[in-house]
Amino acid sequence: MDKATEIPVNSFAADVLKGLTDEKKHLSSKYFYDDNGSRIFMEIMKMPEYYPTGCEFEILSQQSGNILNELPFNERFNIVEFGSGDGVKTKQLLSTFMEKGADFTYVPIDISQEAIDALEKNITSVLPNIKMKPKTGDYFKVLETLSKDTTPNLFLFLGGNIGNYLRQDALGLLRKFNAGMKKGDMLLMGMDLKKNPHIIQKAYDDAQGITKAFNMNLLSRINNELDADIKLDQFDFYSNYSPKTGEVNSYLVSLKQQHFHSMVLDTTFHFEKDELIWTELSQKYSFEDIDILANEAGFTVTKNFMDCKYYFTDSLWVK
Ligand code: AVJ
Repeated sequence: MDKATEIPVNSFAADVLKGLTDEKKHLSSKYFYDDNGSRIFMEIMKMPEYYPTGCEFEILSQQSGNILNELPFNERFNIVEFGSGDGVKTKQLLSTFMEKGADFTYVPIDISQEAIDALEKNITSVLPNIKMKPKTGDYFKVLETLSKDTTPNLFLFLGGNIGNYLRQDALGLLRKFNAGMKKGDMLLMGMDLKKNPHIIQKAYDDAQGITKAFNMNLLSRINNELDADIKLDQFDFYSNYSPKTGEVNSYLVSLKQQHFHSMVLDTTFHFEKDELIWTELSQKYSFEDIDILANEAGFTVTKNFMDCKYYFTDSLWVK
């Protein structure tokens, strides 16, 4: 994400205009997650090729007791989750923590109201006694209110979401988290590990085309929200993992020379045949990459929790 995309006020229109008039066209993956996109992402998480969800589910099902043991808190604490999604994985951690008698309030934060509503149902149906204060919207507004009281916090940033940020932006985000945290607060980071490139490639380029639909949703949003006339069947999807850099990069591809018009932006956008729109980075990490990133952002890695295949880690950091 660049600087301009961090301004929350009507950023979609402005970012589409900027992204599709830049020399190299781009649209941010953060715009995948409207209610429809969040629904498609839930489909992705059910695909056998998309291993991160299953791996993190395994970690949180089997090792949440160990995670709890690593927390230095001896009083009531908050569990604050950034980008909680449907909460299926987090439920594993929460239920283990409750069984072990931990005293906490769960504060999930998500951009999508639909996702938050589904989450609340989902969690309270299994854990009726949980203390829960869900929030919709901006992470940092919530961080600000939390840093004002003395309750210690465990922050969750799961699913590998950090991988969507360019290195400098990831550092910027983590430093902002750090600034909003108290000394001794903990951060559990879901991070996808470098591994056999075939495994990664298949996860981001599924045969069913669900990941394609996820990306195409960006174009549907432009049509619906910016009153545009994009012909969806004239775009394709391409995704590629590079083991050299650890990056998965995803793109929409213009299948012919074409243009579309947006009434809201009052602009016509031109595309060459085979021109790309870069839509997403999904960075993969080694343990060394993780250490360096944590340290540069002001954290110390306490412990890494892996699935049995070592595909994914929930990395526990302390400020
Ligand atoms: C939700 C950001 C972790 O990058 O793996 C899934 C999103 N993109 N398939 C990821 C995604 C394509 C996902 N994250």
